[in-house]
Amino acid sequence: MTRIDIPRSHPRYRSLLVREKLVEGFERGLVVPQGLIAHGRGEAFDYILGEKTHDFALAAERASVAWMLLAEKPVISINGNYAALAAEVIARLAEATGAIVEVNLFYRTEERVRKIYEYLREAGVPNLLSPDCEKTHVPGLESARGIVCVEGIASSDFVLLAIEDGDRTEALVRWGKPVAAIDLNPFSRTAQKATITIVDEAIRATENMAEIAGGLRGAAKSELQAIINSYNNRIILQRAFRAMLERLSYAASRGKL
Ligand code: PTJ
Repeated sequence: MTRIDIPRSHPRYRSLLVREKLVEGFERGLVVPQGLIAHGRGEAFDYILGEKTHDFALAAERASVAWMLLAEKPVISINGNYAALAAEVIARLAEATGAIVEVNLFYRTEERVRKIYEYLREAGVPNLLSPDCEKTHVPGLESARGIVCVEGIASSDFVLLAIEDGDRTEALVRWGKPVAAIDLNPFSRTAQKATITIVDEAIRATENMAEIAGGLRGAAKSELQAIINSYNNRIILQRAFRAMLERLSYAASRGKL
C-alpha cells in the first residue's frame, strides 16, 4: 500500500490522517473493504456539515451519555470501522460510563472478531467481552451478522453503536433495545430507526461523549432522567437536515461555502 508523509500544513491534514487510520485497519484485517466505501459516504456528509460537531449532535450525545449512566447494562457495540478509528477514545468512554464493550460485526468472521478484540484490548478498552462469550441471535437477523453475546447486547438495556448498517439497528430496536447510533447520514435507515441519532463523526462524537460522561458521572438520577425526558429525536433529525440545507443554500447562492 502506498504511504506518504502528510505535511501538517495540508488543508485536509486531519481527514487524510483519519483515512490512514482506516487503511491501516484494513491492512491489519480489522476493517472490511466495504468499510472503506462506507467511510467515503460518511466523509461526504461531514463535508456538508462543515466537519464540526453541531449543537443538535451535542444534544444527542448528552442524552446518550445520560441514558448510559442510568442504564443497568449499557453496551457499546464495536465494528471494524469504529475500532480502527476510535479504539483509544472508546476506552475513555467505557471507563467513564462503565459500559460493556462487545465486538459485533456485519461481515462477521470469527477471525476478525478476535483481531478486533485484541486490538481493543491493546488500546486499553475496559469491560471487553470475550469472543468466546455465550452466543445468541438477534431475532429477525438469523445469519452470522445477528450473533450477539448473551452477557452483552442480548441482555443490555441500552446500546451505543456507530457506522452501522440499518438492518441491525432496526432489529435491535424491534427487540426492545434503546439504540443510540452515531451516523453522519441522517437519511440512513440507522439514523431514522435509532432511538437517539448522533449526526456527528464517530471520533468527534466519542470524544465529546467521554468528556460529557466525566461531567455527568456524579449527577443525580433525576437530573439524568430529565435530560432523557426532554430529548426528542425527531426534532434533532429535523435540525440536522436544516443545518445541511442551510449550508447548501448558502453555497448555492454564493457558489462557495
Ligand atoms: O465491520 P463490519 O463488518 O461490521 O462492517 C462495517 C460496515 C461499515 C462495512 C457496515 O456496517 C456497513 O456496510 O455500513 P453502511 O450500511 O455503509 O453504513 C455506514 C453509515 O455510517 C453510513 O450512513 C455512513 O454515512 C456513516 N459513516 C461512515 N463513516 C462515518 C460514519 N458516520 C460517522 N462517523 C464516521 N466516521
